Amino acid sequence: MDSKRQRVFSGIQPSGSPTLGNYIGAIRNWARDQDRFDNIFCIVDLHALTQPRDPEELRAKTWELSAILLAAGIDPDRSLLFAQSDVPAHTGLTWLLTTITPMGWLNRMTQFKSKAGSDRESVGAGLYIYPVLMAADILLYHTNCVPVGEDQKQHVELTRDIAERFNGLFGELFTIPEPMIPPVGARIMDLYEPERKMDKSRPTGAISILDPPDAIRKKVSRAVTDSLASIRFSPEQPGLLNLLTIIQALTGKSEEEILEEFEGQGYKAVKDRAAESIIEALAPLQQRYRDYERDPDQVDLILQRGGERAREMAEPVLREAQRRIGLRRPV
Ligand code: ATP
Ligand code: LTN
Repeated sequence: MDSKRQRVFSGIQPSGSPTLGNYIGAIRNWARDQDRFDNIFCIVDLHALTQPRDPEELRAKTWELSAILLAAGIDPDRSLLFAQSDVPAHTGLTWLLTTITPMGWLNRMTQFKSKAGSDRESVGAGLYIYPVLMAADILLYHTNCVPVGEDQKQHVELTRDIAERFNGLFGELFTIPEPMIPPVGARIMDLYEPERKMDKSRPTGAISILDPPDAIRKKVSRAVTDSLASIRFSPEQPGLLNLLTIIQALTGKSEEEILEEFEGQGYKAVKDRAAESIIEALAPLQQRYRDYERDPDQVDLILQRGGERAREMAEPVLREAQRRIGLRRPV
C-alpha cells in the first residue's frame, strides 16, 4: 500500500446475506476505487453480535461475506481485508472512547432507534454502544475517507465528534475522517416496502447478491409500484423511483436517457429492465464466488493474513491512546 494515498476504511456486517443495497451503496464502490486509495475493508463480526445470532450461522455468514467481497473484486494485494474480532485493539479502543462519549450523542443515533424499536429496555447494551465500536474501527487506522451508504453518515459524523473530543482532551492523535457517499444508489429501498431501506436482516423485500436470475426476476416483478401510470423520478412514487435508481446506478445512464428509453412504455418494461440490469451486474461476481466455494481455505488464509497485518497497524495506535489517557502500563 502507498502511504501518500488517502486511507479508506469501511466495514460490513456478516448479519445475513448481503443485498443489492450493500452492493450498490458500498461493495462495488470499494472495489472500483481500489487504485485511488490505500484501502482497508473489515468484516465487522463484533457489530453483528449486537443482535442475537446463531453461532454456526455467524461463522458461515462471515465466510460467505468474505468470499463475496473477494468475488466482487476486492484484491488482497491492493486492499487489506480482515475480520474485526481478529484484532483485539478494536474493543480495547472502544472502551476508552465510551468514557468520553456523552450519552446524549448516542441518544441521537437514528439506527439505534429503528433497530431497538419499542424494545429499548431489553435490547443488549452493545446495540447502544455500536457507533463507538464503529468509531474505534475507523480511528485506529488514521482513516481519511469512509465509503458508506447514506444510513451510515450519522455514525461517521459521530466518529468525527469523538475524535475531536479525544484530540482536544489528550492532544492530537486521531485523523478526522470524512464520509464518502455515492451520488446515486446511496439508499436502495425494500422492493415490497419502498419507504424502508433494503436490509440484509430483512430478506423478504431484498435481493441477495447471490440470488439466481429466476429469483431476481420473480422478486422484481412483484415490486410495489403505484397506480399513477407515469414514469418519472419522483419521491411521490417511491417504488418506481427505487427501480429507476437501481437501473441508473447499474447502467451509469442519466435520468434523461432512462426516461427516454421508457417513453410510451409501462411499469412492466421498467421492472424487466431493472431485473436484467441486476442479473447482468451480479453474474460475474456469482461466477467467481463459486470458484471460492470450491477452495474455501483460500478465503480463510486471506483473512488470517489480513488479521495479522491489521493487528500490526492497530496495536501501536491503541497503545498511544492508552498512554495519552493516563494508563500506567499500556499493553
Ligand atoms: P443490517 O440489515 O444487518 O443492518 P445492512 O444491510 O444495513 O445490515 P451493513 O452491514 O450495516 O448492511 O452495511 C454495509 C454497507 O452497506 C454500509 O456502508 C451501508 O451504508 C451500506 N448499505 C446497507 N444497506 C444499503 C442500502 N439499502 N442502500 C445503499 N447502501 C446500503
Ligand atoms: N455500522 C456499519 C458497519 C461498520 C462500518 C465500520 C462502516 C462498522 N464499522 C467502519 C464503515 C466504517 C453498518 O452498519 N453498515
